[in-house]
Amino acid sequence: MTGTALAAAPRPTGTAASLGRALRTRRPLVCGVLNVTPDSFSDGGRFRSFDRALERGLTLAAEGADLIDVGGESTRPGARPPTLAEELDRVVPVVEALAGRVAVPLSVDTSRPEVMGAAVAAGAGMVNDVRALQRPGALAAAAELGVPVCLMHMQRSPETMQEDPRYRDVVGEVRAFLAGRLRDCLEAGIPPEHLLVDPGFGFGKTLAHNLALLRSLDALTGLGVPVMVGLSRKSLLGQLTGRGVADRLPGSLAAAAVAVQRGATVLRVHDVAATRDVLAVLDAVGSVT
Ligand code: 9MG
Repeated sequence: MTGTALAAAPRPTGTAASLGRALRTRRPLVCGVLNVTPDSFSDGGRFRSFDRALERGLTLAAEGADLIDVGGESTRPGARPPTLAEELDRVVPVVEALAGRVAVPLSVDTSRPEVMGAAVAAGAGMVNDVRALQRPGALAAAAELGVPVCLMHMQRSPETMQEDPRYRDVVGEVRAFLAGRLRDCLEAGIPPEHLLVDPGFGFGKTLAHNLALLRSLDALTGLGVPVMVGLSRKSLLGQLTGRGVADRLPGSLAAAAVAVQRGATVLRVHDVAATRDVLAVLDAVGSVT
């Protein structure tokens, strides 16, 4: 895609339909990460967390996010899963407040059908599920809600995923898993234009697995739906650079550039403005596929 085509492509506004249209242009989109978990806003207090999350969401929108992904479950290795009530309590008020204040579509990062339903009712226009709609009731709920869905690959669960992950052929196995989930979603009545896939960098993968997936991202773009990637600040970048999580911006931007050049359509990132600059440069030289 050229600079002119990028400039002409529609920027998504707040609805699921407009998000679906933006995804079909395959112009790379920047999805800002908005974690509403105790470890992301650790200065205490439920109301303080809400204020901080709202402020962060407004900042992501002002920096040029095409989409904001709001999540109430920490998927860090070993993290304690929230109860349903905790997750609803964290996510729904933030989605509701942001939906009334920003024109950017909101995605809800959850595996629970109850949270999907409540978040969409509160204004979310997409579901991002790190468990690829495998929880009981999740597939039917997503089909019923009629919004785009991102299906991510993960080996095992967040509690155990980084304990010696093994594959015979990581690219082939991740591709086969996502192809199977796409088939199940289509059978459940989710239209193809509402589906995205994600290899799940860092979710039950060693550094070698992550690098193999990044090198072979075209194996996933071959599935025929947009590919979303989350590489921003991840530990694989720490392994490559020796940097702590606060100092991984250069690594994150390099990884984002590689992913776009290999066909990624949605970049899930913490640093929206800097990622937009990367896309502007890639686009100017015709390096956006
Ligand atoms: C919620 N979440 C954390 N990391 C992620 C990633 O890499 N992809 C997607 N889709 N979601 C993620």
